[in-house]
Amino acid sequence: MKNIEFVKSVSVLNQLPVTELKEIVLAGRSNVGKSTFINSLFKKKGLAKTSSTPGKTRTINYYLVDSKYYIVDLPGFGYAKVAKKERDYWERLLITYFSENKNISRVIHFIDSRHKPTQLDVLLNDYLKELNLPYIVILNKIDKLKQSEVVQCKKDVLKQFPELSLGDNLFLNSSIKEISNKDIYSLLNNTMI
Ligand SMILES: Nc1nc2c(ncn2[C@@H]2O[C@H](COP(=O)(O)OP(=O)(O)OP(=O)(O)O)[C@@H](O)[C@H]2O)c(=O)[nH]1
Ligand SMILES: [Mg+2]
Repeated sequence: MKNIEFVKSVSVLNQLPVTELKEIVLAGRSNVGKSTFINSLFKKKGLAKTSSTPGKTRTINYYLVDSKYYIVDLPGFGYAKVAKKERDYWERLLITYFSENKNISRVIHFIDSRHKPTQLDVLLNDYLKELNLPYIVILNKIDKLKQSEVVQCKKDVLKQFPELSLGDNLFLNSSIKEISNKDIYSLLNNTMI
């Protein structure tokens, strides 16, 4: 098991760390399970703060793995209760983070398997393509689905994002039941070696 430690939370543009280390970034809607995924992947309950109500992560959080690379947990988007001013600020922070960062080695775009990809998911996907950033998609919380719904959900996502292929750059995940964690874990490790 890899060693992971919390390094810093960033809420202001000029606090983005100046570093050569590569970053794996977790992005996606609020409440989709990004922070929980870190705890589940590294078997460290409570390392990343999670909540059943959306909008828990409000800063860009850096976690260092084996002193070699960062896992970066982003605030979720689409959280309606945040004041517009604060949302605009986050948006600028995230745009700067993505567009000025040369260290991103992979973005993990989390999509809630219980819903079709939203307009915001399409925007994020477009944006990642525009910036030429390598990404994978995780369909999360599949423990909540019946088998027939899993089939439908895969169909919906592949229709929206035809460049994806299961097991290659598309994964089904449940952090609660630890489904597919191993696949993603080895994929990330191979990326970072
Ligand atoms: N059933 C199920 N619930 C999950 C799973 N992953 C996370 N959750 C739950 O979803 C809720 C949100 O999880 P978070 O990890 O805080 O979500 P987040 O994407 O970090 O949310 P923000 O910080 O608001 O962006 C929590 O109640 C988690 O317990 C999963 O795989 N299955
Ligand atoms: Mg979070």
